[in-house]
Amino acid sequence: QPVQHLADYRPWPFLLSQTRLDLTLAGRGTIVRAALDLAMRDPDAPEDLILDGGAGLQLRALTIDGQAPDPAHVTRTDERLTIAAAALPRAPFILETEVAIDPEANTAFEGLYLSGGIFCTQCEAEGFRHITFYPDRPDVMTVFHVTLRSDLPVLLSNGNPVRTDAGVAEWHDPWPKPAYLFALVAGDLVAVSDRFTTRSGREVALNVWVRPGDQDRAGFAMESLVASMRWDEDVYGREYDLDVFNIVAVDDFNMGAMENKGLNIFNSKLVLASPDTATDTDYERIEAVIAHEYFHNWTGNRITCRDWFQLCLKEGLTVYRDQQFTSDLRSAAVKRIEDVQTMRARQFREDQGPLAHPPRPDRYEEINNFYTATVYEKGAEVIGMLKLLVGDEAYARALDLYFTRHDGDAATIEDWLTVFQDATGRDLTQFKRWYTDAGTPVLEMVEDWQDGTLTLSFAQSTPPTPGQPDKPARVIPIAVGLIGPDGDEVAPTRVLEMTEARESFTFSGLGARPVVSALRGFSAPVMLKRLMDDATRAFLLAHDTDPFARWEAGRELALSALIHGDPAASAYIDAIGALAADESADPAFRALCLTLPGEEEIATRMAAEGSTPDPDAIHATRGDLARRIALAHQDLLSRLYDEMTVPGAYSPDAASAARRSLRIATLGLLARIDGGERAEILFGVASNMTERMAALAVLVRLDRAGSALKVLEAEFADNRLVMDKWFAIQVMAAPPAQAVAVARDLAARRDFDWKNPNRFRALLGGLAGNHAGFHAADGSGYDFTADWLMRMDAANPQIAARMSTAFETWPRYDAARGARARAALERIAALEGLSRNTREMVSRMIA
Ligand code: DPP
Ligand code: ZN
Repeated sequence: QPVQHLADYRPWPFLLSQTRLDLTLAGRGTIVRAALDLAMRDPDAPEDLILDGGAGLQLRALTIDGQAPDPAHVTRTDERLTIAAAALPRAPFILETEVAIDPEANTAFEGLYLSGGIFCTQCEAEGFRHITFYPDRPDVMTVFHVTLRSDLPVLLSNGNPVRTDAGVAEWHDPWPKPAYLFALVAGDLVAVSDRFTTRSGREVALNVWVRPGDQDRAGFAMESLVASMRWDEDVYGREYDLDVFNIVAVDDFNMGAMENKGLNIFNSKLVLASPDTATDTDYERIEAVIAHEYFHNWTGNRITCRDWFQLCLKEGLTVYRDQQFTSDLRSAAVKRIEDVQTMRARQFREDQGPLAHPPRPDRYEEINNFYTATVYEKGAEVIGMLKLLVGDEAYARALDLYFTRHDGDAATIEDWLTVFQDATGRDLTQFKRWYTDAGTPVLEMVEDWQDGTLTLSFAQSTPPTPGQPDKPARVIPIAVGLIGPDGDEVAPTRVLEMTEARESFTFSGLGARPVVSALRGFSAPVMLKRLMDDATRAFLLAHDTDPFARWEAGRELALSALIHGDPAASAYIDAIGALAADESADPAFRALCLTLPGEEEIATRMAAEGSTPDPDAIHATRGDLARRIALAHQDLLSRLYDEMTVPGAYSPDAASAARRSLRIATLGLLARIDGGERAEILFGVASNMTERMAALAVLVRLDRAGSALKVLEAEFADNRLVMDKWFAIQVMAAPPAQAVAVARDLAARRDFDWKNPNRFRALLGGLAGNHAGFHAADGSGYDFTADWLMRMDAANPQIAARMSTAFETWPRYDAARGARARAALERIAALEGLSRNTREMVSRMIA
């Protein structure tokens, strides 16, 4: 398959009005019969009928209106089936095919496969072509009628059930959909069930399907689903549109979850939770991802994407919606800070390296490589900016228009922006650059103060990214507030709209020179550069009324302390003590402020400032600063550690989780001086996984986790999700010099079931998350990772390609590391039979 270009789009030359599928499920020889009701778009200009279909489809029968075509008119390659126009009727016709496929041999988990005895599917982006011959493109939408034949007790597909008899189930989905939203599940499953009445009175049966024995861990997912359905009605006016909504948890899944119409399939780690097995973070993720997939019913399913270049149309918007949902249910301030941390850790990192691409790319070889932080998280930030620029009321009007105008469509970013232009009258030509241009703008701010007038001068510039050397200026909404010398806000938040490369804004009539609180709420995904002394940062950390900006002031102080040492370090230590002691502040907010930037974030900042990060030095410096904080605030931290104990039975609610997060932050700092004593005790007495994992991380870091690891293993050897954490933490938190050896030992264990994506990610992702361990100077982290990527590539290209991003930052390190990383990548590139997925990733990284 050659490179795909956005500019080459053309509609499919046929019309498809109905798809009937009949599947007889068997591990080795599943039979798929498909009947497609087709018509030529323009019978006066007949074209060949080209259907996607992988090499794994064994074609057993093919007819057109019941007749087998002349074999001379049918050709097949590894990727498609072509029926010459000469063999096609000019009137509407029915194409029937019968193929055999082998779900048991499917280790790529794309199409139909088996996960622990459960048949399930994953069709986004292009998995349906591994099930049958089909126009596997999102702009071909049709109704599906599905018959499933199997002895397994539960047989599910999209839409509403029509008939369920022993061994046969029929499903009908009345909403036209593209093939990527098709799904089926068959297995020995049990449901946790509930009901939901939509506001117009539709009764919906809700089920969360899990393996027998897992029911007591599915309740939280169900509560989250109900909350999501209610929220989408209340906030976006969107109702559910079928009689049933099914969620199924499976253990082998490449992504987090999938929004198939009426039948969401989830990675079990995003469904199953109980206090003794899941952490507060797991609960929050489950709630958010259940919501995300549910919200796709409108933003993704009812309105889908014209082609895969438009992926951020549904993903950016749906991430934005799930972020709003979490903000409404939990703390908006904390959620915003968490999202910014994710943006910086994953998206800024991506933008800085060879894999940088715009939220709407205009070329790709393998679309699965574009399910990225840029498409998802930056896609959501772009919508946040749009809302800030047009205002909440106009945003709501535009969304209403989007839903009415495009319901049933396969739409584009242009359609989306036109809706906003029509609803608000605003010209969005320049704004569109956020979708088409890659890279993180650098925004420099300079202040000038004269006679009661403050002038803020901004300059924007975006470094070049692959294929995009020059970047024109973008619209940047800059939210600014002013704080008087006494700490009171003298000018509330105002959004400055920057459209030029350089622009100034003035605030006049001011009594005394204020302190500027800039980029409040992280109003744009840019890197703000301003000259600010440590005292001013400490002042903002103490007084800023915008929680993000307040946290950011502390973050800047921490980064300055980490990169430049004293006097920033002492200023930071003083300021952070005052904040930790501030009982009026949310404990979760205090915890976020007390947690030092990660090593990766420090490296990203250093690279952005033009210096070469040294992973070992970063690791050591960060440890030293944590130790200094602990020594300086020992009494305060140990008091907080005791006070933040949450009494009573575990509850995953935001307030309890907030207290635990502050407790854990203090635990991590205190462990720098108590030798791990508190962690050891906590691991022994805690009854919830949040505190146990936090304690375990500390013990692993201190290299004294031996017995705790044995205890956990003995208790949870049969629980895959807990064992994934067990694998990950040992590598991620290991002292860097040991990380590769630990990973190697773990990889040799019998329960390192590497074909399971979660287990593979636990180990390899754990190593990639150990910054100084992965970037070990001798290249052992690179070599170990490359070896496993090559092995995984043969089984599951999507996972291998996704994990190859561990290497994406290699150009920013020193020449010796760079040469070793490059050699590892070249070794992968030279592998015979390398998948298109991994080949594309690796060649972009060494281009
Ligand atoms: N399942 C993935 C998501 O929801 C891809 N659509 O983002
Ligand atoms: Zn999504």
